[in-house]
Amino acid sequence: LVIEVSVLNDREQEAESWYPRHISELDNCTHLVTKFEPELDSDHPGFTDKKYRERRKQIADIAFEYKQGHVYKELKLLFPTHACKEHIDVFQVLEKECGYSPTNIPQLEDVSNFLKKKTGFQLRPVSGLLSARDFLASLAFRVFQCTQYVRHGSKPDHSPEPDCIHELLGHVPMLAIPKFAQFSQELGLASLGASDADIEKIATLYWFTVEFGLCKQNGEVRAYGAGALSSYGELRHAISDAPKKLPFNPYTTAVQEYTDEDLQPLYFIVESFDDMMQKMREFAETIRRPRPVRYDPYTQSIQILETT
Ligand code: NLE
Ligand code: FE2
Repeated sequence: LVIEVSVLNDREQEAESWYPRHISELDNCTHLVTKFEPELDSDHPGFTDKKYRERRKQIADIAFEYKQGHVYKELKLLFPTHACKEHIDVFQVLEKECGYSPTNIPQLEDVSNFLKKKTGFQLRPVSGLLSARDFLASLAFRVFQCTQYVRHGSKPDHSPEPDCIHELLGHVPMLAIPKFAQFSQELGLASLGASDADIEKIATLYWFTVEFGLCKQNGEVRAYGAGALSSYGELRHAISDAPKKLPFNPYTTAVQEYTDEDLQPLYFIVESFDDMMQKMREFAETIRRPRPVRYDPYTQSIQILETT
């Protein structure tokens, strides 16, 4: 008995049988039939109406650019070569355990519970950009203030302000790493009761580490800063040769001017998280504060240490 099976090669199979199997694959179904378009068809009632055609084109462009999970997919492609190892590892866990995917934005509470288990950090909803003093103070309690809205769809590659993509793909993975969580909390503790000038310095250090820090790993430069990890424009730029890169040194980094409007022209590179922590602790000692403090996790309060 001979059974004949006709086998299509991969190419034929693809050409003959591709059709969307998942809702996200509708991103590939964007071929237009232009027959009735007002731009091309002189019989169209809008053919001579310039305003109408312009407005219609703007709307059409938005529809055409729409891609489900676009930012997520772009970032995920870059992470293996651009993100630090720790971020890559946690990101996989977030996909498995926390519902991270191109088609799902997880609930703040679920992510917050995940973080609590990993490092004791928790997320707290915030309506927008906070003052540096208030933002840093919450870090002292292992609380991360987290925006809820999403960036405008016309500029997916980079947003100057934080949004949920930035928090979830940039900050959350890093806050799940014990050493990094500790570092973030200590920045917060250093800020309590500090002068305005010192807050400025701590906020600048925060900017060049937690937001835009780069590190050395296996002879390569990788991003660990959330602002780079949540923007595929910034992430490519940060790892390219275009921007200037200097070794991290809290004394010089803390007084470096920076822009929060656009891609960073300058990044600071740390040797390792341990090295960054040690340098930062030394620097924090030089910040004048009324009295030393520590966080008591049992009572969730700040204790002022008596000096003798
Ligand atoms: N540039 C980042 C992004 O596009 O995700 C946000 C930075 C917020 C400080
Ligand atoms: Fe941020």
